[in-house]
Amino acid sequence: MSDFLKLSRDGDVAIVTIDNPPVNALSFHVREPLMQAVVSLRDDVSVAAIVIACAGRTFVAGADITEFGKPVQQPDLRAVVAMLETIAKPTVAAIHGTALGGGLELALGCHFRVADAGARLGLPEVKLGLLPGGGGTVRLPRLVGAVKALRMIVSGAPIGAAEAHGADLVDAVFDGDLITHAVNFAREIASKGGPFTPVRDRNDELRQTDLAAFDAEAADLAKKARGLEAPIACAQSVRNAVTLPFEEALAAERALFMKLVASDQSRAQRHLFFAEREAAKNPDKDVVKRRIARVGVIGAGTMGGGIAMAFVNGGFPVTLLETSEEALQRGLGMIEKNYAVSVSRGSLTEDAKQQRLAQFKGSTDYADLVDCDLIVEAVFEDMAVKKEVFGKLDAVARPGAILATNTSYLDIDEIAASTSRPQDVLGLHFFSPANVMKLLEIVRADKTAPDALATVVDLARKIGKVAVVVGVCHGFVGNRMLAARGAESEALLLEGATPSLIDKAFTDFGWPMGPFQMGDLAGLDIGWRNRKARGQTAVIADSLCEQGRFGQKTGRGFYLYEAGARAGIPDPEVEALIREKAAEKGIAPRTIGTDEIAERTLYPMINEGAKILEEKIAARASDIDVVWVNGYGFPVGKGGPMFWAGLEGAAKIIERLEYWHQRTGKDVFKPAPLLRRMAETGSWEAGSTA
Ligand code: 3H9
Repeated sequence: MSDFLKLSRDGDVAIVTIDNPPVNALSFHVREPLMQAVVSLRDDVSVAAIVIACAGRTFVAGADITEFGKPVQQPDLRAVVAMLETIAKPTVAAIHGTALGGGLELALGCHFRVADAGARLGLPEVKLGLLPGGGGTVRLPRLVGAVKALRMIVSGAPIGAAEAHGADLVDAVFDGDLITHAVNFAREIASKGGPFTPVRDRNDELRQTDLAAFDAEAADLAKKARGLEAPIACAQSVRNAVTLPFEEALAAERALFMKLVASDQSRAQRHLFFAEREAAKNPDKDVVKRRIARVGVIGAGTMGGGIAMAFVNGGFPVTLLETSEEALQRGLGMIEKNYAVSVSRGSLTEDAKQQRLAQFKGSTDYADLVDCDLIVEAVFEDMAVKKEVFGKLDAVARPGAILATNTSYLDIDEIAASTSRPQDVLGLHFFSPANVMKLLEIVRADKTAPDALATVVDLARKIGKVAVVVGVCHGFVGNRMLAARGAESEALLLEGATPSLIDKAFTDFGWPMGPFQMGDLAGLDIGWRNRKARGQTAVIADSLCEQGRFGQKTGRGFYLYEAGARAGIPDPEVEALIREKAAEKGIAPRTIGTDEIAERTLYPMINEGAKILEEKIAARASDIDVVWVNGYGFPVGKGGPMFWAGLEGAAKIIERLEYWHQRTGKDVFKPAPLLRRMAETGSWEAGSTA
């Protein structure tokens, strides 16, 4: 019937198969023939029932996101679903893979849904800064109840077929050939005779809604929205489904969808959706990848243990190496404890925990790394120590094994040059806790072989990481920009700001925490040690460390922490210390506003991002956004620093940077040439999505 839609028959059951690879998105070229097919099957008296299914790896995974922001081509999804609901004969959605967003909304337009046992169903639009705009917020609660619909829609998290069956979202779950089962199901239903009630007319569940309980849960969810509009709109729309007649609730959903789809937040989140996929693409598609069956990890401290867990969780057995039996047992003990926490939280079964633990092989002998295909070192951040480790690896690792360092700052070209096989050396910069944090900076050194790089890019995806390939420089993308963001922290304090004033400006912007809260959480002693090693000072932070105030772990840092508390309270002693140090320097305190905080923290960070692009340390502006959103908590609703720079206006950023450059003479404020070009062209580079 079309390249994207096939019609077939099994006796009196018609099968409509959508075939729009890779994920059967509901593009215009699918909707148009689908509408025609539905109309003709409705009117075809020889058809007793209709099954809607998909070819390939999944049921419809949503509307076509690339169409958003462009004029809607009719028929839109809502029209297709509305047409489906006029059909008197039974309609059955046969779901395999994922029925997401518009895909699930299409299925909700059918009388019945049957699913493969491995299928997952959900409305993830919130993750794109949207709400389900094809009737999902109005129809889903009619099947699963308002509170469950609220949870599903506000979280965007899909549920499995069994749970969906239990919640009446699907009518039957099958193992084996889904289409055969779906056809038999449809035929049997048809033979029993109608009428068949469309979801829109099923109101029993809705009538049972306890609106007070619903509102309490919605209020709870709203608190967690941190400035994002979509979760609030999702909750409002599900509430409308309870309180308004169907058509009115549907119209209200549409209005909210149209508002969100045009918002900067949704544009930012859609940008990130494509940015993550672009970043994860292999730079060299055709290169033959190396085989990775076993991974070695050197160092069983917090970082090494987390990295080892990340690989085991992704299905790779790990040889974990330490310098002494005692350190090894301590590391393995910590890993076991981490898994036990997952079991106690219910996110892992005891069986799975045992299976995972069995995948670790501990050793104190480098010779045991001989059967590893990738070896990641996570030892002390010191060039001499790293070189010693790589020297030993060079001696024992099998030819072709990839040798990776987890350094956060050091020169990987220098590390690679200390081996006889620099082509096998690269950086894998995990973020702590490495078994949890999504981001992985993959550092391509000067001599890294294309197949070694391609292998780890693929591997990153297999272990569930969001990977970004970056080049060698001090701090790579993330930490280098972090340094630029923090360069003025002390100056701001000395000139009159307080840690809580600055942190509040950050949390108001949408960050989960501000820089001083983050410093206290990570431990102020780490930066102190690094500064001492490099002959640098930070007058306030150093003084705090000299007093043993290392942050949360010592109960005192920039803030005070009452026993066991994670949130700090402002400490008058710290504020007195700041004023004292300012007086020593002859700095009179003045009022510092939110704009100034942004201009002296976020603008230099963007400026550094521009330099990173100029130097080709990152391939695309959108890669930098992926790093910052996934590794440092940059608010998703702002799309990452480089996308946000576009919203803020590069010309304005330059103007303020120049002002501060003139006032302070500091290099961080000197506008990068690429930032100037961005101001002129509106793009970070030709073809950029930013
Ligand atoms: C919606 O439905 C709105 C409606 O409520 C209202 C309408 C009025 N559109 O992720 P992958 C591309 S909003 C266009 O690597 P996986 C993706 O860019 C939508 N393209 O595969 C990539 O392209 P490329 C609600 C899409 O196997 C390729 O497909 N739905 C779409 O790891 C492969 O993707 C969602 O938010 C799309 N909807 O994961 C679901 N989806 O190869 C979004 C994917 O050129 N999708 N692409 O880089 C996903 O979560 C994952 O793609 C999925 C597969 C889990 C399905």
